[in-house]
Amino acid sequence: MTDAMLSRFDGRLFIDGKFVEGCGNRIDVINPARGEVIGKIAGATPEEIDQAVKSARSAFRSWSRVPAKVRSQALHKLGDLIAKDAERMAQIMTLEQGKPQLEAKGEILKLAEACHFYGEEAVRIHGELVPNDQNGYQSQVVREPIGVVGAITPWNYPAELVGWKLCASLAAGCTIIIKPAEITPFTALAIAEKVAEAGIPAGVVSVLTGKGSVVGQALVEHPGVDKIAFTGSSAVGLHIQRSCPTVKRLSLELGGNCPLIVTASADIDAAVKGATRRSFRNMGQICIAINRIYVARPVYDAFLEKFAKGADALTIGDGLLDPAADIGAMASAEPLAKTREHLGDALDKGARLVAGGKAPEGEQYAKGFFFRPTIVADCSHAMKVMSEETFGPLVGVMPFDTIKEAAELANDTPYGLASYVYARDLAEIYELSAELDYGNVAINNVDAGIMNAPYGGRKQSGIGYEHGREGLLEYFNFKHIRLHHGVGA
Ligand code: TAP
Repeated sequence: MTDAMLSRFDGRLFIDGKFVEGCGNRIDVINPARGEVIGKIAGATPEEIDQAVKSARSAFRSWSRVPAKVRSQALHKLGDLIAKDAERMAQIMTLEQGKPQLEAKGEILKLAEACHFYGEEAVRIHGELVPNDQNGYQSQVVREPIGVVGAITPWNYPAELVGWKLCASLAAGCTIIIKPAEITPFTALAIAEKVAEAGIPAGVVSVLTGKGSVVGQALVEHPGVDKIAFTGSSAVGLHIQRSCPTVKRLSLELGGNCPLIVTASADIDAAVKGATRRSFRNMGQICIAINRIYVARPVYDAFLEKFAKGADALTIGDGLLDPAADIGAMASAEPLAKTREHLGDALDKGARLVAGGKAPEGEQYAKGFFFRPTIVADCSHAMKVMSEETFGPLVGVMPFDTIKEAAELANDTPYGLASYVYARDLAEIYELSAELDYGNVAINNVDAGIMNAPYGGRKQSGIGYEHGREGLLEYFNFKHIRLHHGVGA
């Protein structure tokens, strides 16, 4: 089953509306739950990259002039096709990424939701008439699509992170070339298949596979690409910003190191439930995962005891064989090694292990990248778990005495993506909402991102937004047209 599902994408690129056999070197794609090769991708060559850019530039001339209603209909059709095929697309994602199939299906359905959201927004792209400094003049401010977008995406959400860029581009009238993560390329190719089925014209969407440092970098440097929409690590984001040889629009959705504050007034059971979900879902491989938790001293022990029980109770499985498991395999050896390194560093510096700390036992886990959800307590900011992004199932906990101290500890990071608070006292809630220096603040819940509100980081977590109207604005240039008509002068 898996062979047939993936073999049609093997070594293929999606250029000018067609799947074509790539000419470049082949790169293995691995199922992280079993350590087996499940397929190969082709590294796009410079000629193939040029071809995709040429096709996207040519398609831009017509797609940017297609009536908004038609672009909206295309997005709705794409959303319907994706939702209809969610089961199969989820299997593809689980095979290459390792998350349980039910969770993968949820992600595919959220991609479909993004198509519908931006399908609705496409017909609400308005301009403005603005007042002038003299009578007899009228100023129009209109929005025009930027042009060709190069979308470079990571492996933790192989559908949604492609989808937000794809949907906003299509709604705005841009064309897009997608370079998915090397280890999760097949989900993006499966999305391209839906794009073709939806009848979206050739060249409007292309998918180029291959290494980021080669294919991604070529898009960054290509004079025919007008904007780079990047999601990934802060280090690569900064490298991209520095290495753009021409002025180019950039949106950078980067790494995080996200705090949770649990105050003495909090509903502890709700805080434990939220912490367990947002620390370990997708094996902690989420930009907005909770990395570090600050708990008011009077409730510190009670929180830790319940949190450890919550983490221990999570089920771990091969995402295809056990589709409803709470967590699956990590996506590759690299984040697993980093998790072990951060755990070792914390324990060396005096942290106390209260849950996990090792791989699960059993034959079914022997070949995959598995690790138990892990909690370390009595941490300090000298430890990597409290100051760097682990991107794995590890969280550090430490006590605090005052709300001011909690806010200072939470803000003591170069990152600014998401933060979380559990509290019932309104004064605490207002103080922390104001003080937390983050793009997203979730209070008494852990779902910081919703489709119709802007989602983005500050400081080293990035520039620009996805989701909501603000996400769509990232795909436009504004044009001011000042007309002298003489009436009323
Ligand atoms: P990265 O290593 O930064 O890779 C992201 C993408 O960039 C991949 O497609 C990668 O290709 C490509 N790339 C690598 N070097 C490049 C270069 N020189 N020029 C152009 N592209 C290049 O991140 P990752 O490990 O895949 O993902 C994890 C990171 O993403 C975490 O830091 C996480 O916080 C962040 N993230 C942020 C968000 C938001 S919304 N802020 C959401 C999800 C994830 P290869 O795959 O071939 O290396």
